[in-house]
Amino acid sequence: MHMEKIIASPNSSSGSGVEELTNNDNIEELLSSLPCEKLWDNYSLYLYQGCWVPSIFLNGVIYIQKHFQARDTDIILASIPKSGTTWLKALIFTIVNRSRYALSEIPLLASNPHELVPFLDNSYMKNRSSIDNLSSPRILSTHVPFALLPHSTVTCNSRIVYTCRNPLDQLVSYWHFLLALYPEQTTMRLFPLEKVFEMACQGVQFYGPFWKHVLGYWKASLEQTGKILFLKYEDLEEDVNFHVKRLAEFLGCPFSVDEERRGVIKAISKLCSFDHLKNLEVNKSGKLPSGHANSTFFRKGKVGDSRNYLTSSMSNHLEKLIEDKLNGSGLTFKKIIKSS
Ligand code: PAP
Repeated sequence: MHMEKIIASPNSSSGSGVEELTNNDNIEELLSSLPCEKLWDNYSLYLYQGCWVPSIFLNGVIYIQKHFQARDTDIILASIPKSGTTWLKALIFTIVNRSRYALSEIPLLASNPHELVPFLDNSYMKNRSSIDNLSSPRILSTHVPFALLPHSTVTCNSRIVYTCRNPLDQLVSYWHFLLALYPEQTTMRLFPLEKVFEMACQGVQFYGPFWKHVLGYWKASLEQTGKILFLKYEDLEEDVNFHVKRLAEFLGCPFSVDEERRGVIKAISKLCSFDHLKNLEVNKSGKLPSGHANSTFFRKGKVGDSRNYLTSSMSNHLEKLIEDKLNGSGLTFKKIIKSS
């Protein structure tokens, strides 16, 4: 995969500083100063400021840290990959734009949610003006942990919606995503589930460690309740209507009594449901500008699918590991029971 121009310099002690770089030697210097896990070909994960950032996004992450200016009206959707990002993009876009479009004409019906909500980590550096020129409120997304967010995102009045997911399901979803990214046989050979599992237990996965990611936003959400809404995929699945209402309130556009009476909340939940989105033509046959098939974002959409892939010993091990890491934080995930 093509490595784009890095615009940050290494901090000699930690390899994580953000300064202007002017030449390729410095780019190489930055990369060589960071711990690296090679995945395949020239695709690696770099440990940047404590987070395993995929090489294709590293430049973009450094770029947003340096250049992105958040607005008070921004809505930032943050997540570790495979935690419900696509779902939340659809829900937030629809909730926020419901007075602009009739639900029967909402652009979600013709565009994948990822096209409607730009992913800052790669699109800001590639096309900064397209995001700078968006009218407010902008809905944007990122996979960076809380500690790596651009400064202005944290200090201004922008709102952050964070979604996470049971780590077992997240891992299995992530593994399938890797299989979908590259020819299955190659990925299977290089990355059998056992290997991806072992790496994740060491914290090595896209934007991992998982526990650091969830804890960063969890702690921040407890300190700044009006600014950060912390959600779990399983809770949405259990009662999506409740969360649609909660999201609208958090985003400053609560449903009116009349809207509630007209069933708008339920209609939005249905519109953004897995089955509905998956079966839209655009998500069956369309592709993102990157060439990525839209269908890869809609696999099963079920809670507990990991039980079909992980052995009991793998599940127990990961559950215990995450429990230990989250110990004392107040954050827990419901257990996924393995059927016998
Ligand atoms: P991303 O980080 O690459 O954007 P993300 O959307 O966070 O991916 O996660 C994809 C998961 O959400 C997939 O889970 P699975 O592999 O276990 O099936 C995908 O199926 C699921 N998903 C996508 N859209 C929805 C939706 N509308 N409702 C519920 N789950 C969904």
